[in-house]
Amino acid sequence: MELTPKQQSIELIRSAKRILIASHINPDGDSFGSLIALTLALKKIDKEVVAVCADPIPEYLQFLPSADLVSQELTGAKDFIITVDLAKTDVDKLGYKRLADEKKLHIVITPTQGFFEPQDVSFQQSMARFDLAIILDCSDLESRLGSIYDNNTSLFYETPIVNIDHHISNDHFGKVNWIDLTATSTAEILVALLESLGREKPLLDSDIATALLTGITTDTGSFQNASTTPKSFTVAAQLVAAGAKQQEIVKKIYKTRPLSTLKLWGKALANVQEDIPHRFIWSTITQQDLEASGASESETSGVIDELLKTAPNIDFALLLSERKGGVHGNLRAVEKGVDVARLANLFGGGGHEAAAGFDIPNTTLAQEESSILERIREAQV
Ligand SMILES: [Mn+2]
Repeated sequence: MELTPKQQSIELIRSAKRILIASHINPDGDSFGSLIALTLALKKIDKEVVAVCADPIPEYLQFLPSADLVSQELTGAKDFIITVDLAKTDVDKLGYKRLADEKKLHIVITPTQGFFEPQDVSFQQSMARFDLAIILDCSDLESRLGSIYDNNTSLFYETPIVNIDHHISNDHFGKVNWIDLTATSTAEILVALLESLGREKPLLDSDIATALLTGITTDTGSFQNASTTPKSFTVAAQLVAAGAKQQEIVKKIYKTRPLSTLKLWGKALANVQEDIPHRFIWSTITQQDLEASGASESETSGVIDELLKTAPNIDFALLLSERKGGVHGNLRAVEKGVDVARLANLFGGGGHEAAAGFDIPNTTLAQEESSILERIREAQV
């Protein structure tokens, strides 16, 4: 009988010694929580683990335990390593001479006493050779891993990949593809993985459970999204029982906002306008709004999910924000059955029925706002 992706993943992990774990750019609670949880768990079963994410951890996730285990780049991936056996004598001096005319480089190792011989020297292509790469929460490698992929492309061809994800758009780039579309989050899938890996010695502890519960909490919008399943509650209960710090997660992620975010939200709220016949509201954030509040572009996302979406008697909400490269549109369906991906499509964007976005390059809000609104109204027949 053929092994399931879960069984194949477990076999590959069991037989690997050095494992790379990577997740996507613009990390979120699920990708970063999953990255940390799996790293901690695999270290517990004596694996050598390197965890990478090309972008820095956002401030609201910095409370996660062991967040410093994740590096932003894979160092030494291209290094060629010369190893000298120091059993007979130690190194006194190390130097090199470049022989320009012969196109050669001499590496000069001076012993403290005696001599080094050819059999004392060995070579290794790179420290960054992995037996296995586990990619979490990424629908593809090229666009999701950012500089980690761009700077180490060959590594991803040479290393067997276990691809663990819950997105329908996943392009099955792995040797093993454990894609569970019924899971609310990658973290939820990892709970099943850690249960099986930890048969002999349970792996869930308070830190790992906190990281995983962060993933489930953020990907379900703290269990408010329509995609929240009975299973996600069961798994969350299991994590809380294992010591997950649920109150801390809620406090750090939902009840703590940088002042810059609050200032930006204030501007966005002041700009809200409504279109009663077409049953939607919209707001705008200009470059000046960002500068005046000291906020970054990433701080705009809460505006639509936490503020605009809560308006009564609307079908959907729209946020137009001015970015360096143009205008970004964010759409959220409020009423069930309203498909905002169709609206995003009008501008070459896309997404899901309930959440979608689009980008219009090389323009400003002042130039584009009224024509965007016009096209959205026309499509509302
Ligand atoms: Mn996710």
